Amino acid sequence: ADEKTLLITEIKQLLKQEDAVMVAHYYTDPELQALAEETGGCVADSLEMARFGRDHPASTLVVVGVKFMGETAKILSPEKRVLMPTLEATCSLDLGCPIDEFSDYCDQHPERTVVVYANTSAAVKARADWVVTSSIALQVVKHLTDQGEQIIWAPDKHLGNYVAKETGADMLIWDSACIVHDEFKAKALVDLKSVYPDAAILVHPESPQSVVDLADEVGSTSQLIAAAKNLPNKQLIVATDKAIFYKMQQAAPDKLLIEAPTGGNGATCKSCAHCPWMAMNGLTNLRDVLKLGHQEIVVEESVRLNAIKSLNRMLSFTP
Ligand code: CIZ
Ligand code: SF4
Repeated sequence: ADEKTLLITEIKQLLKQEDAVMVAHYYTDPELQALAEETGGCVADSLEMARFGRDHPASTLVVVGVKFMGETAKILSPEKRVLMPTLEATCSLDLGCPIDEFSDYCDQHPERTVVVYANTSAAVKARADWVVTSSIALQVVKHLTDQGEQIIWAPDKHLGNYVAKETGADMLIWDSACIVHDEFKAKALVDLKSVYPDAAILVHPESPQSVVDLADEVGSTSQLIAAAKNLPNKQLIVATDKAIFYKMQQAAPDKLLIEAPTGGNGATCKSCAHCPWMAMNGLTNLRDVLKLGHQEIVVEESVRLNAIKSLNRMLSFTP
């Protein structure tokens, strides 16, 4: 057997031995997504990952994704051991919203309800009133607006602008962006669409407004996968991390999936349509953490107790 096959066999044994289950994000390497599926774990967006991890009986969760996803798992399941292939896998949105600066900003607007995206640190979630993912951001903000609330939104400005436009909410919007989605380019997308006039355009709302404006479907990763399946179009141009093509092609096997254009070319652009932090997860560091347990998520209890309140508002929200 080759090296990869041996590694996969070893990981499967270690998962059993450690009473562990894999929870993988759509943006990770298809090899890791396939392994999660094969071993009874899940492949999902960050909201479903959190739910699955909380409800699964395994005593160890291996979160294959980025750090905020590991922290969310730990916040919801403090009794479980939460491991990640590498704790260095972070997110430009998390990095763009440091807790001290954010907390000062919230203090300046005490009358506003604080809504943060799931792509934030445990400390930022603890400072917030609500956590949302892109799959329910519109519904939660609409609900708050109907109740007359004014909002602070952080950290993704494109998603914030999209939500404000769709709901008419009064929102102060933090200035940060995802380095991957921020690269999608509207002009090149129009050019590509002229090559594939029958294609539908699917866009994640972390993309710039000019790109969102061209979309036939705007939604979270899970919503885009559902759209790929349900839309009648045989060709789909997709503006989100291209690792999603693994699950999207499974859901829509007879369709042609086309990458939306980014600013650079493959040689110059490090984050073109694939998240560099998601890409830090691999079979080798997955095997290593199962063996050594050295990359374990820790969340301070006082932070956890505040963060779980804003997370649970999302998890128990019914529009
Ligand atoms: O861009 C991300 O990190 C996404 C889409 C996370 C999620 O909600 O699954
Ligand atoms: Fe963060 Fe963007 Fe990577 Fe998602 S794709 S983890 S938002 S940097």
